[in-house]
Amino acid sequence: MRKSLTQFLVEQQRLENAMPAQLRLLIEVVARACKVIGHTINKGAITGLLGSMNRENIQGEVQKQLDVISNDILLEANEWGGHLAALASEEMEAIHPIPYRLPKGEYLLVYDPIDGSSNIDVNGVVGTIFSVLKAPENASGRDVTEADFLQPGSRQVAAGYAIYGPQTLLVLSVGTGVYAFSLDREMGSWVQTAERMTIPPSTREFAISMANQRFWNPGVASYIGDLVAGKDGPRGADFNMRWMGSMVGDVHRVLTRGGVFLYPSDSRANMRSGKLRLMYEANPIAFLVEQAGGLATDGGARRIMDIVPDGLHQRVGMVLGSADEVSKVIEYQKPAQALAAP
Ligand code: AHM
Ligand code: MG
Repeated sequence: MRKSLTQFLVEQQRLENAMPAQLRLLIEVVARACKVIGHTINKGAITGLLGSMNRENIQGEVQKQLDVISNDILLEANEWGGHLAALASEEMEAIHPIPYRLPKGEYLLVYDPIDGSSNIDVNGVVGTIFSVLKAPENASGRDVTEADFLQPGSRQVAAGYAIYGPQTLLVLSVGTGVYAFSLDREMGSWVQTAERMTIPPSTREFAISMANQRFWNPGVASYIGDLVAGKDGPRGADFNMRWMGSMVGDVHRVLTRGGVFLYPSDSRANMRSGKLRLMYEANPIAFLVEQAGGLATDGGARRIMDIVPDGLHQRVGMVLGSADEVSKVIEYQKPAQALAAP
């Protein structure tokens, strides 16, 4: 019989000493909430919940009904368990401390309830991304503040995503490699279907939105130009392009068979700091990518998980995936004279 998520977590707790009981509960609760979100997405128009809310979130993006519902599903599932000190999400402007009437725990949960929400109405792949930090020790006995969340990604104790596609999967790391669990709908349980996922260092596949080409910096433009030139260009090999409009979907492909994913900052005023959000998109994905042997940078040489956030909704440019290609992107970013030097 395949291993369940619960068995995996118990083993992590016992054997690897990587899993305090509160963290185990947290992951089980998040995984259960993802089942509910997946079920709701899967029902599609039957629930009447497709389409937008006709209002914007803190990012200035129009919220889909499912963005809001999924945010509440995760919030309500996690609030009462006694494992969290506070939560924060893409869809909430401010942090949500655990109310006084409920027991408080030692963890902070940061999440993007639906990543790639423009895919919802077209039955494309979407996901839920989450990151787990520890509340600072001095936070016990006082109110948790946004400043308590502003820790670099290297301090994450766990991260993962659920991907709602042809299969519903949970991809998870508690710092001991990357594991995947498939949702068995009849049984209603997560069963382990991949262990120690690794990203091959080399690849012939890239993911970037070509729609933004005219705004790219020269390094990104010449890197992608050389990939697209294929066999006739300096790389001497053909590359394939995939773009799903959902980072979770693109990252899952990278984790499964390698690839490089780029969402770089660019010359537009609202894109100078990138598009993806550091705390609930870039950091958890970077944690998984590094745990799988890949690299995750801001597009230059800066490791995503080294960035000390200065705000909950901070954005960042992102290049991640197969180590050889991410390193190449960094080389292309160096000034031309440095590249020319012996
Ligand atoms: P979201 O969380 O609001 O859906 O935004 C994140 C998504 C990523 O999943 C995806 O890579 C990117 O935004 C696509 O954005 P765009 O279509 O604007 O290029
Ligand atoms: Mg998102």
